[in-house]
Amino acid sequence: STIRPRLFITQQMPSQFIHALERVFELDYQDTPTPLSPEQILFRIRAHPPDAILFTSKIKIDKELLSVVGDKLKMLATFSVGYDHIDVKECQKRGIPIGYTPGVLTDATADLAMALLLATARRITQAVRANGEWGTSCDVMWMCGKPLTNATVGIVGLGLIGLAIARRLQPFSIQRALYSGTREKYFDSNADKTFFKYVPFTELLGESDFVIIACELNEHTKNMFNKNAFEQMKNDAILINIARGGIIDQDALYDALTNGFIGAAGLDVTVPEPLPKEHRLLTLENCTIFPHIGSADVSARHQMAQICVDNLFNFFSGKPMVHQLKLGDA
Ligand code: 8YV
Repeated sequence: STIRPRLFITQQMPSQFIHALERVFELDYQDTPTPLSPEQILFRIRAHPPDAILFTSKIKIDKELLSVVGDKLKMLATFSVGYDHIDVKECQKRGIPIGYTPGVLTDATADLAMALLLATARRITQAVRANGEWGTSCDVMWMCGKPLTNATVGIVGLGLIGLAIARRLQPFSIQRALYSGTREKYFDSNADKTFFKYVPFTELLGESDFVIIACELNEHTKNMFNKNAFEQMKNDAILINIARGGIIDQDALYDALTNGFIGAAGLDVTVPEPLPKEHRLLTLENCTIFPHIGSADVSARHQMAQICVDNLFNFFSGKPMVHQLKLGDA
């Protein structure tokens, strides 16, 4: 009989994907909703070194883990478009290819960005909490939020997700979209050429009523939103982050939200995830925090799972993966 490759799956997935993988791989499957701690992960890969690991952005694949798995590891399959949780340089050194899942979560994440933006702009968490007491204020300015109509929106990182967010904002009658990032985009239509404007980051900060973070976390974007950045923003600006928590210096954000440097923030991502229950950002009325649910719609998660399965099947049958991270890019 042939020896089947061993696959370690670090989190629960719908059974149809597990059954498909079972036909090819010897599974070490974490079939409970409780997340594995880094120590438990190291313990399991030491006990049963895998040929491949299927994991989410919540699992850190660092030098230590890679050295513990050792030479048996042939491939990594991440259930994410982001790859900041992986030591890509070390994988490159060891010749370990990485499969990932770009594209299929763009719409889900852009939808969630809109939900978070509107929730933050119109103070939805406060509004829900106010049920039962509304009508007690006769102030016509009670629970007033910030309009999108005619707003200038700044998008940091106009990639697939950033662009999908901008497209969703257009029917809300925003005036224009500024964007910054590593490269200027080419637009065909004249309408787009006037609507989108590529600007330096500091100009985006100073001009935008809403600032949306949609870039990747790397050494250039880490803590990009610091004290200096918040001081340059409009005092009533709203900051939305659906990318990675590490792009924001959270101590500086707390100060900016309490000292009035900016108006409000909506975060789908934080450091750490989840924030401890007593974290001071969770006490602020002008800070709306979601539990990293950007890609959490049924269709996106099913397609992400399918790409992971196909990346694994293809790699172990000698075919190119559906989506392989280009290691040279890192
Ligand atoms: C998570 C994400 O991977 O794709 C990404 O980069 O951040 C999300 O889709 C997902 O929540 C699983 O952890």
